[in-house]
Amino acid sequence: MPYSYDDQNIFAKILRGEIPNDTVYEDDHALAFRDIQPQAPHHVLVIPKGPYVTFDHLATEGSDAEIVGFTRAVGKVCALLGVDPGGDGDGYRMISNAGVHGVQEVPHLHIHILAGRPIGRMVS
Ligand code: DGP
Repeated sequence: MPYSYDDQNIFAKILRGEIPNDTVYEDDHALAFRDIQPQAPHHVLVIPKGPYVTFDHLATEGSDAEIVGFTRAVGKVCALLGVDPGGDGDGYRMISNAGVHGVQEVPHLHIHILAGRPIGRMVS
């Protein structure tokens, strides 16, 4: 079924500057800001600027520039936070919840980056 994007979702409002956020990084393709309910010392959400609901939506309907730009932004945020294990930052967990089974609360694609403590094994 095709996706329909609700431009009244809270992250769309953040992108339009209607709701404040604690920005960590921004470029032409992405905005990264701290989660309002942090689950770790670093809990950052990275969102694309385009109207995509989930990662599969972006990956199937987005332009190559949007896909590459968003992916690079996620990597840049990890480096900016200093959590990339390649830079000995001890690593992170990256999660994107999608749809009902994924318990997605906000219907605008977002990648959670959790870091700053051992995150533990994944459980159901
Ligand atoms: P989920 O859609 O289940 O992946 O979770 C959405 C996340 O977004 C959740 O961790 C809380 C966060 N969140 C919800 N509303 C806001 C907001 O207005 N500002 C910020 N910074 N984070 C929010």
